[in-house]
Amino acid sequence: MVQDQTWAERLQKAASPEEAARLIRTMEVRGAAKIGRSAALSLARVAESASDDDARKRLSAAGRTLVAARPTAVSLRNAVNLTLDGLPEDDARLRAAVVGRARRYVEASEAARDRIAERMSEEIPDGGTVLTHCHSSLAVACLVATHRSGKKIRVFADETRPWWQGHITTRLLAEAGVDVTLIVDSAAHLILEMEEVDVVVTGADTVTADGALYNKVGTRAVALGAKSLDIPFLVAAESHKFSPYSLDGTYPQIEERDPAEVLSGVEIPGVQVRNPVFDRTAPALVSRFITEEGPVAPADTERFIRERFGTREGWI
Ligand code: RUB
Repeated sequence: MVQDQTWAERLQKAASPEEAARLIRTMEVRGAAKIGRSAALSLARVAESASDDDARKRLSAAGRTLVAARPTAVSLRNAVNLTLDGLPEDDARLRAAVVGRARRYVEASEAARDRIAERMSEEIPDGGTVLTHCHSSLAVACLVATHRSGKKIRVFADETRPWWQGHITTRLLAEAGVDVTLIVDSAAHLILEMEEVDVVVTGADTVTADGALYNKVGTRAVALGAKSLDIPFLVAAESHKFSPYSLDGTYPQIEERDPAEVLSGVEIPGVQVRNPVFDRTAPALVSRFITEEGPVAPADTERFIRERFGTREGWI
């Protein structure tokens, strides 16, 4: 649980919605779980600073600003909607209700991460080899928890072009004492085979009702490689990563970022560049999602989402 003092400090440091949206767009705050928590905190800050008279209007505008910051991670939209869900009609009670909901969101998200880490560490064999992609705070928590449980594991992490999130993953794992090796993205399939990888563990930006996973571009290629070698592909995903909007047929938009990120300063005249930064991994390639409530098979995601999310009246 987040302690009182810590919560107060975090609230004090929370960014305004415009600033939070900027930090998310520029990836100074990145990774779906952190994006969701920062949105909830930013809404709590609006509630704290608004007057009873203007809170409702300001919160609704803030929610829209935050949701528009990045399109693929559903935790952002869920964080906003869960924080602003079912608010009291009475303006005098609204602000406290929003702060309470934001705090519950943040605490639930952090508790989910810890629970998932515990559950995942039971899935990873002692002496096992794991491959991970990008930087997922949940995947890192899972691998550190496995290491701390006393199991000896080896981890391969790919660089994850063009933003090199693999550097964050490898640094964090090395600092935690995990045996970790950095590889280029295109070595993933070879390493899966050559190093007899036991399990692939990734995070999630969005899980849809059909059981598909939306995550950092390259996830699909790793999953295809794992499938071809019969290696389990496990996804660490708190329930905030599941998309209730997909029940209505709204599937994530794959974000496409500035081509300059791919070129990284190099000029190649006459060349077109594309930079899609997420991809969709089909349900058949995912072994299971490890959630705070237990494992969820791709075929069960629609039921899981229906049970987890209510009527969603007035949601953005
Ligand atoms: C990050 C990414 C991560 C998920 C899950 O992409 O795809 O795998 O967001 O992360 P980006 P977490 O770097 O573009 O945000 O487990 O931390 O929610």
